[in-house]
Amino acid sequence: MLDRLLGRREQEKEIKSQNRLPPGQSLTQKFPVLHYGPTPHYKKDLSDWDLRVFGLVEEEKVWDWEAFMQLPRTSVTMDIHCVTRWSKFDTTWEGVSLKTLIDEGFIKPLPSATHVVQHADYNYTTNTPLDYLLQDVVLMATHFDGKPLEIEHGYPMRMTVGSLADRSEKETKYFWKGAKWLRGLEFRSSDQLGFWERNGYHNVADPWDEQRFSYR
Ligand SMILES: Nc1nc2c(c(=O)[nH]1)N[C@H]1C(S)=C(S)[C@@H](COP(=O)(O)O)O[C@H]1N2
Ligand SMILES: [Mo]
Repeated sequence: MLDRLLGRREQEKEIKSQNRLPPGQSLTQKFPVLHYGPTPHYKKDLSDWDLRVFGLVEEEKVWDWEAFMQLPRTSVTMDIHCVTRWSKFDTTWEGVSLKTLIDEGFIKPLPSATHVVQHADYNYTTNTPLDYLLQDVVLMATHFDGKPLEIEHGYPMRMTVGSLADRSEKETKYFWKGAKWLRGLEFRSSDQLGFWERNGYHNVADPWDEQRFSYR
């Protein structure tokens, strides 16, 4: 326990010196679970899972699990920052990049599409500009640390958002901007607040600016 505690402090110091610890955050070596509401359970073969892409796209798409797993895949290592003040560093995720799907024509947003709402099971939603989601550091992840996601972390698929070790991404957001149990992407021509955003969280949510809450 003491070892672990010292280990954490030392690691945090190291990360801080690399300029990777956003203000007001502390490093965790665990992987806390945070969400509102129940955890969905799917059939073993995921025959009851699909991902729907709709709204301002040339063609609506629905991928079942098998089709989703045929899409081009990539992996990303990123730092994730929860608004409840923990950050976890060097987390490696594998899955499907929205930018790749758009670049390769699997999804064709209409020119009027500027924002995306992520829809998850049990009506969790979160919103971002479309541009934000086109970064390499944003992934529709099926695997964490080489293994399929755990149910409470979003199995079978979640959006994962964070920052790169060299901070070369254009924009970072707190981890709630990544929906666990993601089931839909809605392309829109205007912004629409998601679940936490309607409940007092900041719409922009940049951890480097500590945009945790909105005071309206
Ligand atoms: N579907 C769904 N996704 C969600 C949430 C939620 O309540 N429902 N909470 C968000 C919040 S607030 C955080 S911090 C992260 C937590 O992810 P984790 O449980 O894997 O750490 O998931 C985000 N995604
Ligand atoms: Mo969170």
